[in-house]
Amino acid sequence: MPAPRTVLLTGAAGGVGTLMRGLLPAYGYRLRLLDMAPIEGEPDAITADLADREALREAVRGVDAVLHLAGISLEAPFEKILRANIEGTYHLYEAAREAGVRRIVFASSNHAVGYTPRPRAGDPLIPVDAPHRPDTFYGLSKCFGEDLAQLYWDRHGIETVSVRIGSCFVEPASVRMLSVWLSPGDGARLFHAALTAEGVGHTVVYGSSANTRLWWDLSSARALGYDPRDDSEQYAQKLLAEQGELDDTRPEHTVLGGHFTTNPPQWPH
Ligand code: NAI
Ligand code: 15L
Repeated sequence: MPAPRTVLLTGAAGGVGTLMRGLLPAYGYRLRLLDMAPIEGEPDAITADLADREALREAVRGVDAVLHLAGISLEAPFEKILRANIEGTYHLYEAAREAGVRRIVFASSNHAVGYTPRPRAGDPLIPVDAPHRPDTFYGLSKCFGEDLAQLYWDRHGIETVSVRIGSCFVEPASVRMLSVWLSPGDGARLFHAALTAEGVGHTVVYGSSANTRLWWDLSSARALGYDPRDDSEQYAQKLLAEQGELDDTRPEHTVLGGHFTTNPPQWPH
């Protein structure tokens, strides 16, 4: 597959979308932006809801690949998750199929496997074939997205890399995030690898930097050519001083998904 040049970036107004708008053009991509929220300073961005199938047909026309970040990124009532994340992702795949787009990178989440116990010292890292253990309706929608991607590969030959992102922010904000942090620079490196690697079929990868306190196996990401450069350890001293070590008497500290398993943050809209 030739290196994709024009990439539809859905969710371009969001946190990760904004970071990637800044970082991905350096890899040679021309980004076509889409979000239901307008994007200041981007007059050409497409303002559309994932429910708008006609707008998605227009948006995918002529693109080489899609980086699909749009959707509800926290917990919400099932009906809202259904519309934005489940139906919305289906509409995107249908538009891609009709337009002959061959590669999608799907922003899955650690919350697809959020009830997986976190490894303790000496335990093996969490493998990429760990069974789905969604911790929320939000996590469940990411399980759906991964299975949808598998279906569209098996039935229609559309390739997807599903990236189970840990915590992609400028800095980690908790002791848990020290283990799952994806720096913005490594995020761009990982998405670039996912957009360009040959013969991915449907590949699931974990999305994090090369953190000293890593909980999961990055080998399927590295097999795409991902070479992480960052490590959250530089933030460890400060976060541990503020928050202390993870405490196994607290259920949210015993599992990968953290507080999403006990008191999930709610989508505000
Ligand atoms: P965000 O909430 O900042 O951005 C999501 C964007 O999607 C928003 O700009 C929103 O307007 C847009 N959106 C929501 N529903 C839409 C719809 N129906 N139609 C069109 N646009 C819609 O989220 P963030 O942090 O940028 O995450 C991006 C993606 O990565 C999300 O899919 C999220 O689930 C996933 N992810 C992010 C992680 C992180 O650490 N930031 C961790 C794991 C997964
Ligand atoms: C996610 O899936 C969320 O979208 C993001 O806001 C973070 O909370 C992240 O997971 C996390 O687990 O830290």
